[in-house]
Amino acid sequence: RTLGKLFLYVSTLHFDVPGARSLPPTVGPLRVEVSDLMYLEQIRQELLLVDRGHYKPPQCLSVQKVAVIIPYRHREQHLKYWLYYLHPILQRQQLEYGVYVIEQDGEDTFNRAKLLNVGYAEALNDYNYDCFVFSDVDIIPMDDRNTYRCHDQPRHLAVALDKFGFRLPYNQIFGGISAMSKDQYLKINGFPNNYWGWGGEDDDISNRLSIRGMSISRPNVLIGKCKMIHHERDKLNPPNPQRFEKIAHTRETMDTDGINSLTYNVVKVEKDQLFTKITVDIAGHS
Ligand code: UDH
Repeated sequence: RTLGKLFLYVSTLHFDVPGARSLPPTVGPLRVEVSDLMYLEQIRQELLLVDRGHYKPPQCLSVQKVAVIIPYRHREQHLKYWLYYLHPILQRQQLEYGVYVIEQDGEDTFNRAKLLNVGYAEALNDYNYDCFVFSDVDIIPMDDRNTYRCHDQPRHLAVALDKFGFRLPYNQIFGGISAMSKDQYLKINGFPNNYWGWGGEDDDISNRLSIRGMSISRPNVLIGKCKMIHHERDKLNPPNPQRFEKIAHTRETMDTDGINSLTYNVVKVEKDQLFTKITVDIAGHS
């Protein structure tokens, strides 16, 4: 029932190409509700044009090929909401995209930035992507004009979160959802691999960008509104006590800690209709 409501809200469906059902262009502000239970099978039924997490607009050629990377562990319900809302949004944005859920194996402390590096490497192994969107699993855009694509400068998309009163908390913030081209990502040697636990890794990335002479681009605060699904702190992701010390030394560490020093083992690859899930062992690796 809920799915039906969303698709009605989004407006009429087009059937211009035989056998292909596509969505109309962007509609602007969206109602995002996260109270009903979601069922994957139902979401899959509404998204028949997505194949193993990959979508190509049937009526046009997308200028960019976008890999969406989600760092993940123990957030099943959040992932369902994300898939339910984001696939139709990305399709209305006429993007060619693939969704990669990078799951940290085991019960070690969580490491968001390293999972994002793994996602970059694995997505590129899979397909010729030129743009990478790094998204937390619990943030849903509230306006579909907030495009999940790359710009001249690295893009921050989670600009106005409900939990921060729909304001940017500070200017250099680069957390939540961000987009970088392959060139931009390689210019900063990717992300740090050694921030274990919550906090700091997004500021380290932001430091990397300014050290390499880049600036952060953003949509305005209306288009950049986002909902964060409320949750308690995960017990395996406690605040990292070293984070302040580490972000003070980005300049010295960024050339040796990043995509050029990334090591990990792939434990499992699952191809769902709506996403590729790659479970990785990252502990004990640099
Ligand atoms: N993540 C997981 N599993 C975890 C930890 C993190 O999947 O166990 C991923 C997920 O994509 C999440 C992202 O990493 O969206 C960022 O982690 P977070 O949601 O814990 O970070 P955030 O800053 O929230 O958004 C901090 C928790 C504060 C809770 C305060 C409750 N009063």
